[in-house]
Amino acid sequence: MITLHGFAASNYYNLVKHVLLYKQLPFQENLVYAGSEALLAVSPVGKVPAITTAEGLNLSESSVICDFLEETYPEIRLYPQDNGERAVVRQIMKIAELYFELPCRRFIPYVFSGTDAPESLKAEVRQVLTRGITALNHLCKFTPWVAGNDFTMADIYVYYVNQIVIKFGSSQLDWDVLADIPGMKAWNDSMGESEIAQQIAADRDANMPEFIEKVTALINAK
Ligand SMILES: N[C@@H](CCC(=O)N[C@@H](CS)C(=O)NCC(=O)O)C(=O)O
Repeated sequence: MITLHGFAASNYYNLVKHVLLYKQLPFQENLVYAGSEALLAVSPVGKVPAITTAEGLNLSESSVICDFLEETYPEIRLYPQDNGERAVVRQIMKIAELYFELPCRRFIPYVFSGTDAPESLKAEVRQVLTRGITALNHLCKFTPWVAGNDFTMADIYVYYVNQIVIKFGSSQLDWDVLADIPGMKAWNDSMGESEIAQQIAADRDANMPEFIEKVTALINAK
């Protein structure tokens, strides 16, 4: 059976968990936090998530895990069969990660320590987000799914990226980033209504107090 390592407060953990649930794959969860030896044993850079495959292989990096799951368990598909269409789906995922997720992630320490990020950082993040908005406006279709008629890995990926944008980016910048992509907010809300997303959100909320305790201890130790 597959083991998913990490913690439910992590959006990256949750996007892989969403893929596992969507593909109806049996898996067990192993609660480990960043910075632990247990995580380093399965994730070379010590980041969440990692999986141990049914064959005992340890894998980290969410997009790599997503590709592995699709290639190994293609019965319930999340990528188009056509090479070009599949590349477009991956392009959306990559752009969402590079231009939405990663810049907004830079605000996490400020939000958790209850401080305001420096203006210079806010300006940098605004600039990257602006490029992301232009790109996603160009690529996202919402007809009704992100890449067009079919539900794909990009729907799952962008949904969990958006959680970081909303929680950290929009709050620090006082900017409703998703509103700048017509169709994004309605699609995001509809994604949140699925049974899988709701189950994952409930697990995330249950883990949040313990996660906050860990992060606060780390910040105070610095
Ligand atoms: N590139 C990694 C990023 C994963 C990541 O940043 N995970 C966070 C939790 S949401 C983490 O483990 N942070 C701990 C750290 O940066 O040391 C992926 O795609 O899986």
